[in-house]
Amino acid sequence: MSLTDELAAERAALQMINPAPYNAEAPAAALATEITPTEFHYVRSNFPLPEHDGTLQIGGAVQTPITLTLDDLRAMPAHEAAVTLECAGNGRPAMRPLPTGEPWGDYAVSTARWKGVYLHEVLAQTSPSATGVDVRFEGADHGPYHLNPVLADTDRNNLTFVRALPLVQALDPNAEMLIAYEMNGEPLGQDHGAPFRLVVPHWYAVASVKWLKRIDVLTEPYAGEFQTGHYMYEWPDRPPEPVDIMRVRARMTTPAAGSTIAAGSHAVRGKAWSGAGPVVRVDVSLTGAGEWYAAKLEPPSGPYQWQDWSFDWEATDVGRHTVRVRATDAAGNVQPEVPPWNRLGYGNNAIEVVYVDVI
Ligand SMILES: Nc1nc2c(c(=O)[nH]1)N[C@H]1C(S)=C(S)[C@@H](COP(=O)(O)O)O[C@H]1N2
Ligand SMILES: [Mo]
Repeated sequence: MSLTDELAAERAALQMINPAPYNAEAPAAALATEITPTEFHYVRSNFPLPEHDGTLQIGGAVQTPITLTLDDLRAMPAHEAAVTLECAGNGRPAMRPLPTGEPWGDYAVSTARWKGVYLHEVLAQTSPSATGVDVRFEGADHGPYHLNPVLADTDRNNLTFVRALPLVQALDPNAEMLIAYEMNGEPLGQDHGAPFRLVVPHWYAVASVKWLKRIDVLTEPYAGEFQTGHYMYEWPDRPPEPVDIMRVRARMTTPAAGSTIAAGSHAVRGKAWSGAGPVVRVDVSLTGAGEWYAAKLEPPSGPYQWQDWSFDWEATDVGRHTVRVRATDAAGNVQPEVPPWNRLGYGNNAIEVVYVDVI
Protein backbone atom coordinates (compact mmCIF):
# COMPACT_ATOMS: atom_id res chain seq x y z
CA MET A 1 0.00 0.00 0.00
CA SER A 2 1.20 3.50 -0.69
CA LEU A 3 1.36 5.93 2.20
CA THR A 4 -1.81 7.59 0.99
CA ASP A 5 -3.71 4.28 0.83
CA GLU A 6 -2.45 3.39 4.27
CA LEU A 7 -3.57 6.76 5.65
CA ALA A 8 -6.92 6.54 3.91
CA ALA A 9 -7.47 3.13 5.52
CA GLU A 10 -6.47 4.51 8.96
CA ARG A 11 -8.99 7.32 8.56
CA ALA A 12 -11.97 5.73 6.77
CA ALA A 13 -14.01 4.82 9.86
CA LEU A 14 -13.52 8.06 11.79
CA GLN A 15 -15.73 11.13 12.02
CA MET A 16 -13.57 13.86 10.50
CA ILE A 17 -13.61 17.19 12.28
CA ASN A 18 -10.83 18.99 10.45
CA PRO A 19 -9.11 17.81 7.26
CA ALA A 20 -5.87 19.80 7.74
CA PRO A 21 -4.39 19.28 10.22
CA TYR A 22 -6.31 16.01 10.32
CA ASN A 23 -8.51 15.71 13.42
CA ALA A 24 -11.20 13.09 13.81
CA GLU A 25 -13.26 11.47 16.52
CA ALA A 26 -14.16 7.84 17.09
CA PRO A 27 -17.47 6.40 15.88
CA ALA A 28 -19.98 6.06 18.74
CA ALA A 29 -19.84 2.24 18.54
CA ALA A 30 -16.13 2.31 19.42
CA LEU A 31 -16.94 3.41 22.96
CA ALA A 32 -18.49 0.00 23.59
CA THR A 33 -15.26 -1.92 22.94
CA GLU A 34 -12.70 -2.57 25.69
CA ILE A 35 -9.74 -1.92 23.40
CA THR A 36 -10.45 0.53 20.62
CA PRO A 37 -9.38 -0.95 17.27
CA THR A 38 -6.71 1.34 15.80
CA GLU A 39 -8.89 2.43 12.88
CA PHE A 40 -11.51 3.66 15.41
CA HIS A 41 -9.04 5.50 17.69
CA TYR A 42 -9.59 9.25 17.59
CA VAL A 43 -6.85 11.42 16.09
CA ARG A 44 -5.83 14.87 17.27
CA SER A 45 -2.92 16.67 15.60
CA ASN A 46 -1.99 20.34 15.71
CA PHE A 47 0.21 20.28 12.59
CA PRO A 48 0.57 18.39 9.31
CA LEU A 49 2.09 14.89 9.46
CA PRO A 50 5.85 15.35 9.91
CA GLU A 51 8.91 13.64 8.47
CA HIS A 52 10.76 11.76 11.22
CA ASP A 53 14.37 10.63 10.72
CA GLY A 54 13.98 7.65 13.05
CA THR A 55 16.23 8.92 15.82
CA LEU A 56 15.50 10.16 19.33
CA GLN A 57 18.00 12.58 20.91
CA ILE A 58 18.14 12.86 24.68
CA GLY A 59 20.18 15.60 26.28
CA GLY A 60 19.98 18.88 28.14
CA ALA A 61 20.97 18.77 31.81
CA VAL A 62 22.21 15.19 31.77
CA GLN A 63 25.61 13.58 32.28
CA THR A 64 25.47 11.41 29.16
CA PRO A 65 23.47 12.61 26.16
CA ILE A 66 22.35 9.73 23.94
CA THR A 67 20.74 9.09 20.56
CA LEU A 68 18.44 6.10 20.21
CA THR A 69 16.90 4.43 17.18
CA LEU A 70 13.81 2.24 17.00
CA ASP A 71 16.12 -0.80 17.11
CA ASP A 72 17.74 0.52 20.29
CA LEU A 73 14.30 0.91 21.89
CA ARG A 74 13.25 -2.56 20.75
CA ALA A 75 16.41 -3.98 22.32
CA MET A 76 15.37 -2.64 25.74
CA PRO A 77 12.90 -4.43 28.07
CA ALA A 78 9.39 -3.99 26.64
CA HIS A 79 6.30 -3.08 28.65
CA GLU A 80 2.67 -3.03 27.63
CA ALA A 81 -0.36 -1.21 28.97
CA ALA A 82 -3.91 -0.49 27.88
CA VAL A 83 -4.26 3.26 28.27
CA THR A 84 -7.37 5.39 27.88
CA LEU A 85 -6.48 8.64 26.14
CA GLU A 86 -8.92 11.52 26.16
CA CYS A 87 -8.42 14.88 24.49
CA ALA A 88 -8.76 17.75 26.97
CA GLY A 89 -11.09 19.44 24.47
CA ASN A 90 -13.48 16.46 24.34
CA GLY A 91 -17.05 17.71 24.87
CA ARG A 92 -16.09 21.35 24.39
CA PRO A 93 -19.23 22.20 22.33
CA ALA A 94 -21.43 21.69 25.41
CA MET A 95 -19.83 24.66 27.18
CA ARG A 96 -21.61 28.04 27.25
CA PRO A 97 -20.52 30.55 26.16
CA LEU A 98 -19.03 28.33 23.41
CA PRO A 99 -15.21 28.43 23.53
CA THR A 100 -12.98 28.46 20.44
CA GLY A 101 -11.14 25.24 19.56
CA GLU A 102 -11.83 21.97 17.75
CA PRO A 103 -15.55 21.20 18.18
CA TRP A 104 -15.16 17.63 19.41
CA GLY A 105 -18.42 15.88 20.12
CA ASP A 106 -17.90 13.41 22.95
CA TYR A 107 -15.80 10.85 21.11
CA ALA A 108 -12.25 12.17 21.41
CA VAL A 109 -11.56 9.33 23.84
CA SER A 110 -10.21 5.85 23.06
CA THR A 111 -8.28 3.00 24.66
CA ALA A 112 -5.37 1.29 22.91
CA ARG A 113 -2.84 -1.30 24.00
CA TRP A 114 0.54 0.43 23.84
CA LYS A 115 3.91 -1.31 23.85
CA GLY A 116 7.27 0.33 24.35
CA VAL A 117 9.94 1.08 26.90
CA TYR A 118 9.66 2.85 30.21
CA LEU A 119 10.53 6.53 29.98
CA HIS A 120 12.28 6.39 33.37
CA GLU A 121 14.57 3.60 32.12
CA VAL A 122 15.53 5.63 29.06
CA LEU A 123 16.17 8.73 31.17
CA ALA A 124 18.26 6.72 33.64
CA GLN A 125 20.72 5.92 30.81
CA THR A 126 21.54 9.64 30.61
CA SER A 127 21.94 10.34 34.37
CA PRO A 128 19.82 13.50 34.65
CA SER A 129 21.29 16.33 36.69
CA ALA A 130 20.11 16.71 40.29
CA THR A 131 19.23 20.31 39.37
CA GLY A 132 16.72 19.13 36.72
CA VAL A 133 13.16 20.47 37.09
CA ASP A 134 11.23 19.63 33.93
CA VAL A 135 11.64 17.26 31.01
CA ARG A 136 10.88 18.77 27.62
CA PHE A 137 9.50 16.56 24.85
CA GLU A 138 9.67 17.76 21.27
CA GLY A 139 7.66 16.29 18.42
CA ALA A 140 8.90 16.29 14.83
CA ASP A 141 5.73 18.13 13.78
CA HIS A 142 5.65 21.86 13.16
CA GLY A 143 3.93 24.45 11.03
CA PRO A 144 2.01 27.69 11.04
CA TYR A 145 -0.05 28.35 14.19
CA HIS A 146 -2.41 31.28 14.27
CA LEU A 147 -4.53 30.44 17.30
CA ASN A 148 -2.53 32.63 19.64
CA PRO A 149 -2.34 36.27 18.51
CA VAL A 150 0.40 37.17 20.98
CA LEU A 151 2.95 34.73 19.54
CA ALA A 152 6.01 36.21 17.86
CA ASP A 153 5.95 35.99 14.03
CA THR A 154 8.71 33.36 13.98
CA ASP A 155 6.50 31.08 16.11
CA ARG A 156 3.26 31.92 14.32
CA ASN A 157 4.83 30.92 11.03
CA ASN A 158 6.59 27.79 12.20
CA LEU A 159 5.82 26.43 15.65
CA THR A 160 6.89 22.96 16.88
CA PHE A 161 4.81 20.76 19.17
CA VAL A 162 6.55 20.71 22.56
CA ARG A 163 5.30 19.66 26.00
CA ALA A 164 7.00 19.11 29.34
CA LEU A 165 6.50 17.01 32.47
CA PRO A 166 7.99 17.49 35.92
CA LEU A 167 11.28 15.52 36.13
CA VAL A 168 10.27 13.74 39.35
CA GLN A 169 7.18 12.37 37.63
CA ALA A 170 9.06 11.39 34.47
CA LEU A 171 11.56 9.47 36.65
CA ASP A 172 8.87 7.80 38.79
CA PRO A 173 8.73 4.06 37.97
CA ASN A 174 5.16 3.92 39.32
CA ALA A 175 3.96 6.42 36.72
CA GLU A 176 4.71 3.81 34.01
CA MET A 177 5.16 6.40 31.27
CA LEU A 178 6.03 4.76 27.97
CA ILE A 179 7.95 5.62 24.86
CA ALA A 180 5.65 3.49 22.73
CA TYR A 181 6.47 2.01 19.34
CA GLU A 182 3.47 -0.34 19.00
CA MET A 183 -0.25 0.30 19.19
CA ASN A 184 -2.61 -2.68 19.36
CA GLY A 185 0.17 -5.04 18.26
CA GLU A 186 1.25 -3.08 15.18
CA PRO A 187 3.93 -0.48 14.61
CA LEU A 188 2.51 3.01 15.25
CA GLY A 189 0.58 4.47 12.33
CA GLN A 190 1.28 7.88 10.80
CA ASP A 191 -1.54 9.66 12.63
CA HIS A 192 -0.63 8.20 16.02
CA GLY A 193 2.99 9.30 16.12
CA ALA A 194 5.21 6.87 14.14
CA PRO A 195 7.87 5.71 14.75
CA PHE A 196 7.49 6.34 18.52
CA ARG A 197 5.59 8.55 20.94
CA LEU A 198 5.16 9.25 24.58
CA VAL A 199 2.17 7.65 26.33
CA VAL A 200 1.46 9.25 29.71
CA PRO A 201 -1.19 7.23 31.57
CA HIS A 202 -3.87 9.16 33.49
CA TRP A 203 -3.07 12.51 31.87
CA TYR A 204 -5.16 14.24 29.26
CA ALA A 205 -3.63 13.05 26.00
CA VAL A 206 -1.90 16.35 25.17
CA ALA A 207 0.95 15.07 27.39
CA SER A 208 1.48 12.04 25.12
CA VAL A 209 3.79 13.66 22.56
CA LYS A 210 3.62 11.97 19.14
CA TRP A 211 6.49 11.68 16.60
CA LEU A 212 8.89 12.08 19.53
CA LYS A 213 12.15 13.65 18.32
CA ARG A 214 14.03 15.14 21.30
CA ILE A 215 13.96 14.88 25.08
CA ASP A 216 15.79 17.48 27.20
CA VAL A 217 16.15 17.77 30.93
CA LEU A 218 15.65 21.42 31.92
CA THR A 219 16.82 23.24 35.03
CA GLU A 220 14.00 25.81 34.71
CA PRO A 221 10.25 25.20 34.42
CA TYR A 222 9.26 24.92 30.75
CA ALA A 223 7.07 27.62 29.20
CA GLY A 224 5.68 27.28 25.68
CA GLU A 225 2.54 27.55 23.59
CA PHE A 226 1.28 24.01 24.30
CA GLN A 227 2.19 24.21 28.00
CA THR A 228 1.45 27.69 29.28
CA GLY A 229 -0.45 29.21 26.31
CA HIS A 230 -2.99 26.61 25.22
CA TYR A 231 -3.88 23.62 27.46
CA MET A 232 -4.41 25.90 30.43
CA TYR A 233 -7.68 26.08 32.34
CA GLU A 234 -8.45 29.79 32.23
CA TRP A 235 -11.14 30.00 34.90
CA PRO A 236 -13.44 33.01 35.12
CA ASP A 237 -12.98 33.43 38.86
CA ARG A 238 -9.66 31.91 39.96
CA PRO A 239 -6.04 31.67 38.80
CA PRO A 240 -5.29 29.59 35.68
CA GLU A 241 -4.17 25.98 36.09
CA PRO A 242 -2.36 23.64 33.69
CA VAL A 243 -4.39 20.82 32.12
CA ASP A 244 -3.03 17.63 33.68
CA ILE A 245 -4.89 14.46 34.70
CA MET A 246 -8.20 13.38 33.17
CA ARG A 247 -11.27 14.40 35.13
CA VAL A 248 -13.64 11.63 36.24
CA ARG A 249 -16.26 10.86 33.62
CA ALA A 250 -18.87 8.27 32.61
CA ARG A 251 -20.49 7.82 29.24
CA MET A 252 -23.53 5.79 28.30
CA THR A 253 -23.30 3.56 25.22
CA THR A 254 -26.60 1.62 25.39
CA PRO A 255 -29.39 2.47 24.79
CA ALA A 256 -28.04 4.93 22.26
CA ALA A 257 -28.81 8.58 22.91
CA GLY A 258 -32.11 9.54 21.30
CA SER A 259 -33.14 5.96 20.64
CA THR A 260 -36.59 4.44 20.92
CA ILE A 261 -36.96 1.19 22.87
CA ALA A 262 -39.86 -1.10 23.66
CA ALA A 263 -41.25 -1.04 27.22
CA GLY A 264 -39.61 -3.74 29.35
CA SER A 265 -36.25 -4.59 30.93
CA HIS A 266 -33.20 -2.98 29.39
CA ALA A 267 -29.54 -3.08 30.26
CA VAL A 268 -28.11 0.41 30.40
CA ARG A 269 -24.36 0.25 29.79
CA GLY A 270 -21.34 2.39 29.33
CA LYS A 271 -17.80 3.29 30.26
CA ALA A 272 -16.24 5.28 33.09
CA TRP A 273 -12.68 6.54 33.64
CA SER A 274 -10.61 8.97 35.67
CA GLY A 275 -7.00 10.09 35.82
CA ALA A 276 -7.14 10.09 39.63
CA GLY A 277 -7.30 6.34 40.15
CA PRO A 278 -10.03 3.86 39.39
CA VAL A 279 -13.70 4.77 39.29
CA VAL A 280 -15.24 3.39 42.49
CA ARG A 281 -18.94 3.99 41.87
CA VAL A 282 -21.35 4.79 39.09
CA ASP A 283 -24.92 5.93 39.69
CA VAL A 284 -27.79 6.18 37.29
CA SER A 285 -30.75 8.54 37.45
CA LEU A 286 -33.95 8.13 35.48
CA THR A 287 -35.51 11.53 36.17
CA GLY A 288 -34.27 15.06 36.60
CA ALA A 289 -33.24 16.00 40.15
CA GLY A 290 -34.40 12.56 41.29
CA GLU A 291 -32.93 9.59 43.01
CA TRP A 292 -29.63 8.00 42.01
CA TYR A 293 -29.36 4.20 41.79
CA ALA A 294 -26.05 2.34 42.07
CA ALA A 295 -24.95 0.73 38.80
CA LYS A 296 -22.88 -2.45 38.66
CA LEU A 297 -19.29 -1.39 38.13
CA GLU A 298 -16.70 -3.79 36.73
CA PRO A 299 -13.21 -3.66 38.25
CA PRO A 300 -10.64 -2.17 35.89
CA SER A 301 -8.83 -4.71 33.65
CA GLY A 302 -5.74 -2.57 34.12
CA PRO A 303 -4.72 0.54 36.05
CA TYR A 304 -4.99 2.97 33.14
CA GLN A 305 -8.08 1.93 31.20
CA TRP A 306 -11.75 2.70 31.28
CA GLN A 307 -14.19 0.45 33.15
CA ASP A 308 -17.53 -1.05 32.15
CA TRP A 309 -20.67 -0.35 34.14
CA SER A 310 -24.25 -1.55 33.71
CA PHE A 311 -27.66 -1.00 35.22
CA ASP A 312 -30.87 -3.01 34.84
CA TRP A 313 -33.63 -0.61 33.94
CA GLU A 314 -37.25 -1.67 34.29
CA ALA A 315 -38.45 0.70 31.60
CA THR A 316 -42.17 0.14 32.03
CA ASP A 317 -43.37 3.75 31.76
CA VAL A 318 -44.07 4.74 28.19
CA GLY A 319 -42.76 8.16 27.18
CA ARG A 320 -39.53 10.12 27.13
CA HIS A 321 -36.97 9.49 29.85
CA THR A 322 -33.90 11.44 30.80
CA VAL A 323 -31.22 8.95 31.75
CA ARG A 324 -28.14 10.27 33.51
CA VAL A 325 -24.98 8.58 34.67
CA ARG A 326 -22.54 9.90 37.25
CA ALA A 327 -19.12 8.49 38.18
CA THR A 328 -17.08 8.88 41.38
CA ASP A 329 -13.35 8.08 41.47
CA ALA A 330 -11.06 6.72 44.20
CA ALA A 331 -9.97 10.26 45.10
CA GLY A 332 -13.62 11.17 45.80
CA ASN A 333 -14.08 13.31 42.68
CA VAL A 334 -17.66 13.31 41.37
CA GLN A 335 -18.85 14.57 38.01
CA PRO A 336 -20.44 18.03 38.11
CA GLU A 337 -23.95 18.77 36.79
CA VAL A 338 -22.70 21.70 34.72
CA PRO A 339 -19.51 21.84 32.60
CA PRO A 340 -16.73 23.63 34.51
CA TRP A 341 -16.46 26.54 32.07
CA ASN A 342 -13.02 27.81 31.13
CA ARG A 343 -12.06 30.07 28.23
CA LEU A 344 -10.52 27.38 26.01
CA GLY A 345 -13.10 24.73 26.85
CA TYR A 346 -11.01 21.99 28.48
CA GLY A 347 -11.98 19.17 30.81
CA ASN A 348 -15.75 19.00 30.30
CA ASN A 349 -16.76 16.08 32.47
CA ALA A 350 -20.33 17.17 33.18
CA ILE A 351 -22.95 14.49 33.81
CA GLU A 352 -24.35 13.33 30.47
CA VAL A 353 -28.10 13.55 29.89
CA VAL A 354 -29.46 11.01 27.42
CA TYR A 355 -33.03 11.03 26.12
CA VAL A 356 -34.60 7.65 25.52
CA ASP A 357 -38.17 7.16 24.27
CA VAL A 358 -40.02 4.13 25.59
CA ILE A 359 -42.96 2.92 23.48
N1 LIG B 1 3.72 15.86 18.40
C1 LIG B 1 2.43 15.97 18.77
N2 LIG B 1 1.97 15.21 19.77
C2 LIG B 1 0.68 15.32 20.15
C3 LIG B 1 -0.20 16.23 19.53
C4 LIG B 1 0.31 17.01 18.47
O1 LIG B 1 -0.39 17.83 17.86
N3 LIG B 1 1.62 16.85 18.11
N4 LIG B 1 -1.50 16.33 19.98
C5 LIG B 1 -1.73 15.92 21.37
C6 LIG B 1 -3.15 15.88 21.70
S1 LIG B 1 -3.90 17.38 22.03
C7 LIG B 1 -3.83 14.69 21.82
S2 LIG B 1 -5.44 14.66 22.35
C8 LIG B 1 -3.17 13.39 21.52
C9 LIG B 1 -3.96 12.58 20.52
O2 LIG B 1 -3.35 11.35 20.27
P1 LIG B 1 -3.94 10.45 19.10
O3 LIG B 1 -4.00 11.27 17.84
O4 LIG B 1 -3.05 9.26 18.97
O5 LIG B 1 -5.33 10.05 19.52
O6 LIG B 1 -1.85 13.58 21.00
C10 LIG B 1 -1.10 14.57 21.65
N5 LIG B 1 0.26 14.52 21.16
MO1 LIG C 1 -5.97 16.89 22.89
